[in-house]
Amino acid sequence: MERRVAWLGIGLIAAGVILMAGSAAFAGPGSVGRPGPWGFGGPNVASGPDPGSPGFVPGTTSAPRAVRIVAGGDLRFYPDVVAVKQGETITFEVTTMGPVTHEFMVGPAADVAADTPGTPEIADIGMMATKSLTYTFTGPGPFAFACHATGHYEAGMRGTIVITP
Ligand SMILES: [Cu+2]
Repeated sequence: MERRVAWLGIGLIAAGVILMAGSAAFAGPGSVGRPGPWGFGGPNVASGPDPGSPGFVPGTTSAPRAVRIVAGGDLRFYPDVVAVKQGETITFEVTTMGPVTHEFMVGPAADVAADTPGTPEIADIGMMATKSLTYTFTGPGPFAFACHATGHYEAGMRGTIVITP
């Protein structure tokens, strides 16, 4: 019995170290401290300033703006709303937290909802892996992003792009 308790303690410590490492990986300049996928808040996802915020620099084809997205084991994206200035080029850097493998599709909302072949997509983002996808938001939208791993979209694993003129 005592032995079992000791192992539980080691497990909790290990989990804490992993979570702290995850937070550190996403902390950095420009962090806005959005609530994280682990429910205790903090700067887990650090991207640069959004459109309309001080210091915002719109992404271009030669210098895309990086937006970091966490694909959570709870079948949610963090953040699930991304603000983009019309015409911007964004490089999404998508990291999977947890053991479930995800995908990341972005483009016109109707194509993303229907999983239309040819819509830009990253497949097979495994645990703790980061993959990137660069996309230019031409026109007023609507645009969206989603994970189409089996059952994930239906469970709510999707996000909205808010275009500002
Ligand atoms: Cu998914």
